[in-house]
Amino acid sequence: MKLLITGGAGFIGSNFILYWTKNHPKDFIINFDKLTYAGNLENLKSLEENPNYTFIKGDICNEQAVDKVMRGIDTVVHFAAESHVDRSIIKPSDFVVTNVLGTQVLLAAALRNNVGRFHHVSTDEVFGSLNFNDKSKFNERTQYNPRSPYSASKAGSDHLVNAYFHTYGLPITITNCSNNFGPYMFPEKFIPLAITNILEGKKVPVYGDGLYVRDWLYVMDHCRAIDLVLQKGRIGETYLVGGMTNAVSNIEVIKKILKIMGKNEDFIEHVKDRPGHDRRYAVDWSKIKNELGWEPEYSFDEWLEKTVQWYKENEKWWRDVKSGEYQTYYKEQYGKI
Ligand code: NAD
Ligand code: TDX
Repeated sequence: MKLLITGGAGFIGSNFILYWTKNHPKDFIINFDKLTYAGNLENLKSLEENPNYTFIKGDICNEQAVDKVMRGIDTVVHFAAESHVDRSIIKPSDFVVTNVLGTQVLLAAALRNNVGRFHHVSTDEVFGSLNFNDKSKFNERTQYNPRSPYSASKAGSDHLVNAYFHTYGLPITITNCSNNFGPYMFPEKFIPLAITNILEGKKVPVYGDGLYVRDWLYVMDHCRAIDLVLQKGRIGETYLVGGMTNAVSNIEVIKKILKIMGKNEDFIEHVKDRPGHDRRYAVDWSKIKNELGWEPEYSFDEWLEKTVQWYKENEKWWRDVKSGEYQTYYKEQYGKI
């Protein structure tokens, strides 16, 4: 089988390529990535000599480049996106272009080239925000209600993917997953930002009261869910994928990280809240469990500790990433802290 992975140099895409080459070593993989600030080929250094893996630098908005790379592809797994909520508040237009237009360009090329499956990787954020105190969860029937430019652009991409199924019969599947964590996660996101700031002796910015809840999932569980959907998922269907945490707030996450790292709570700095900050996400993943037998395997506490260890052992990786453009972004986002 020949797979086209878009955004394979990013956090989840690179973990997925590492997962796939290990579990399906005979398959051919093309990684098509623009290498924005978030793309990093260091993540895939171990595959440089692998004859079944090819990297092509390119933009999913470029019709010609996309059409060329799509020839002979059996399966597309589409990760490429602008993915950070705070950056979407600073510059929403980048999110509309990449996430909405880029997805449409890929869909059109997949249709022209008779691709056997187009799998779209999306987020639980398209469903909006749940209340802190109730017990409700998102499921496949939850109405879309995106509230940030990022989630609105991802919602737009989901709608286009579904439209290509209903209108043109393109064989698609979609997964909407909760917050991932693990190796190679860009340190603009909360968990790697916290770990690397603490390693640098800096405080950790916690937005508002810190009582915001995410349904954390270790990245390899997400990769395995996508694998199962590709093997056994029903065409035209959406599957929600989520974690096994039970209402762990940001403040609890940071306290866990501080405990693992043997530091006290002086490292916590409450800062101005994110505008439109979604209070709580929680995912009911019973459909993918009942239909495909998937459930999360990696416990949050154990794999958070392993993730801290990974950042400790890969200091050069995150120090390189935190230099250059990152510094400008950090100053704009957090000021002096
Ligand atoms: P990331 O920001 O780490 O990586 C995105 C990758 O896409 C980068 O390698 C970047 O260079 C590439 N890219 C960006 N614009 C491109 C373009 N125009 N053409 C080609 N490549 C381009 O993102 P991530 O956290 O790995 O997320 C991957 C996907 O998973 C995204 O679609 C995101 O919405 C979704 N998702 C992420 C999470 C999460 O917790 N991180 C959870 C659920 C879903
Ligand atoms: O400095 C920070 N301080 C803080 O309190 C940052 C960066 C975040 N936070 C909070 C905001 C959220 O409540 O931590 C929580 C997690 O924030 P992010 O890591 O930015 O993730 P989130 O906004 O929840 O979105 C993520 O999960 C879903 C990914 O960035 C998306 O790509 C994915 O779709």
